[in-house]
Amino acid sequence: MLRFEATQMILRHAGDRPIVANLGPTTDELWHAGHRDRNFYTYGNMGLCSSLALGMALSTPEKVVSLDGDGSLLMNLGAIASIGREQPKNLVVIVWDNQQWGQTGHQPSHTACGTDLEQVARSCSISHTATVRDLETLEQVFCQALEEDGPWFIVAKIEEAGYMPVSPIEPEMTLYRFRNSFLKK
Ligand SMILES: Cc1ncc(C[n+]2csc(CCOP(=O)(O)OP(=O)(O)O)c2C)c(N)n1
Ligand SMILES: [Mg+2]
Repeated sequence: MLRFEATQMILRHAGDRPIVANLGPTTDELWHAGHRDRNFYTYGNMGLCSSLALGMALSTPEKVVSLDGDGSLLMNLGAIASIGREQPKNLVVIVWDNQQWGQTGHQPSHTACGTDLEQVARSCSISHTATVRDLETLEQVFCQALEEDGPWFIVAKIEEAGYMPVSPIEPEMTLYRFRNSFLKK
């Protein structure tokens, strides 16, 4: 499953729900798949995507989607424990698991060597979990996660087809647009 196609599918189903994107290619592909006010792009802040999404989920009744990365989440496994502790019903975490720190040179990550992030989530009291390897299954599980209470933790094993141009996003503008989108409601 290609991450970009999976990102396009997520956007088709997400409606107006907030989406937080991991740094690097995940943010770039989200921008190319469809720029919108409710996309929260991140730069440089490795390991914080799902922590940001957790904070948002605790602050809004809307369902919040986190598009995290294996390498980033491995750097901050405490984020999974905090999600398990807080049990936000409105949080859906998807981990784009390419089993590598892709952007910095494709070094194999722990998930290439046996670490099972779904099992980590389960052991942190997150009971709605899945590991998926194809687009159809991801679509099925994601639609279920949008309908049913979470927290949800979905590991999506993905591949990349080369990097897209870096998205022309200013972090300050991301914050401005994103906050305003909540005020407008
Ligand atoms: C604290 C910190 N350490 C290292 C980096 C450099 N860095 C940027 S992206 C990245 C890899 C991220 O891996 P992953 O989340 O799996 O995303 P992928 O690149 O595979 O899509 C690294 C190590 C950083 N931005 N911040
Ligand atoms: Mg990765």
